Amino acid sequence: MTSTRYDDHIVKLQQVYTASLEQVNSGGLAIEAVLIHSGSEDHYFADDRAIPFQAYGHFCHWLPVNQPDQFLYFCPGQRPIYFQIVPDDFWYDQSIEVAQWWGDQFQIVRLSLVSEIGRHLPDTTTAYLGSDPDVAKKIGIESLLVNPQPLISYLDFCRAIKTEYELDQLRTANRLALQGHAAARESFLAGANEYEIHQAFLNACNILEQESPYTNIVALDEKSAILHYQHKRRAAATNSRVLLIDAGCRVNGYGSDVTRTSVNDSAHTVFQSLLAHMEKLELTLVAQIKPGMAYQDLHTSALQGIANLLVAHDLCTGTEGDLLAQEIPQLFMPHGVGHLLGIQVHDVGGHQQDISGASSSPPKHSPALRNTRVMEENMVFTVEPGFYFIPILLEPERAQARGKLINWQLVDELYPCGGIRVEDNIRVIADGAENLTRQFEV
Ligand SMILES: [Mn+2]
Repeated sequence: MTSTRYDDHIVKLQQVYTASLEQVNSGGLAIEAVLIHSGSEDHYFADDRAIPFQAYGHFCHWLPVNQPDQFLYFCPGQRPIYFQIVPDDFWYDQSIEVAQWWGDQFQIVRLSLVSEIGRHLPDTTTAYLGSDPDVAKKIGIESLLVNPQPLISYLDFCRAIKTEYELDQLRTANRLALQGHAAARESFLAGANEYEIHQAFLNACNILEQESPYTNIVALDEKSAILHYQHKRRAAATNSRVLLIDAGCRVNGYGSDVTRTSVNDSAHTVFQSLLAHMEKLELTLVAQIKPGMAYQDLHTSALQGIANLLVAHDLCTGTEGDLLAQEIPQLFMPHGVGHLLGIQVHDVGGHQQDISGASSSPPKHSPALRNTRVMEENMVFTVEPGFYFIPILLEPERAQARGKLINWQLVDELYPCGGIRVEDNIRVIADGAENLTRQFEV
């Protein structure tokens, strides 16, 4: 039952926050309570139109409410207070539905103005966590207590480990996304263009575009080599061969992040073979996961896999070792093999060594690696090896020494196919991994 798991989630959050305050106070601060702000609504410059709102991650950790100017007050040993601001407004619907399964956990104080919070705030030394120092000032919180870094670091680090409640949200977000991916693939095979495939995904998930955890990447052919390709071409597709779609769903604030690559029969046979091997490589990587493993080692393993495919498909001469030593796999997979996932699609704390915030930088040969953590039980991250033919990365190599190892004729033939990415969401368990994505694949 969601409610029981949510209750446990709130108990766990209270433990984490209590421990975080003890920790930072032992380091010289004197914080008795925290007030977490969902955020303020922003507008486009010189315009009355609001920029789509996304609540602060640490606020979403407590409450499934994606609205500006909501506040969560936590003081150890006391029932958390939810300050729900509902402005008097006849232009927009400002009402917020409070479901019993989560509402029961809080003392709810309903107000119409942010400035009224100060009067209702318990008399404690309270830190403000959120995006808007002006709001903190308005409430009467001194600037020293706005986003204290030791506290933020502690909380960021802990977000990587999920509760049962959070895992449920992530599973549902994956199940929904796979409905969308099945519809998108069908639409591609029927000859649809990028715009139509994008709509097919949203329809199958029953979501509005702004409810997505990130901008859908829907790329046909050569555009699939642009990692975060953002357009949706409406021109009628003329015999497209490749679809790369990276798209997820959001459930109570938690996002899935799933990528699938599909080909039809007219794709280059080498590319078809590469795709089949990339599917296998992704599963091989998932099978290596266990508590205690450094995420960086999973990335290295992916680069080895890419090197192996380069040799096996005559895309490169030389040995796997030569290619790795010369960082040639990175020309075909310039991103990291994945990232932490949860409330934010690239979740916080990926480069933290510990609760203190000490940083653990990615290796020099892979600066884009977003996760350098050691795997722990109930940590959730993506595994997403990629293989792309990216002209701006490859072309300069024609004139370089290491370019002599590359089969340019074949690269030229494969440019129109773009690239491949296969991405699942993974939870670390005691003896391996739970694949939060594949378990819903039909
Ligand atoms: Mn991803």
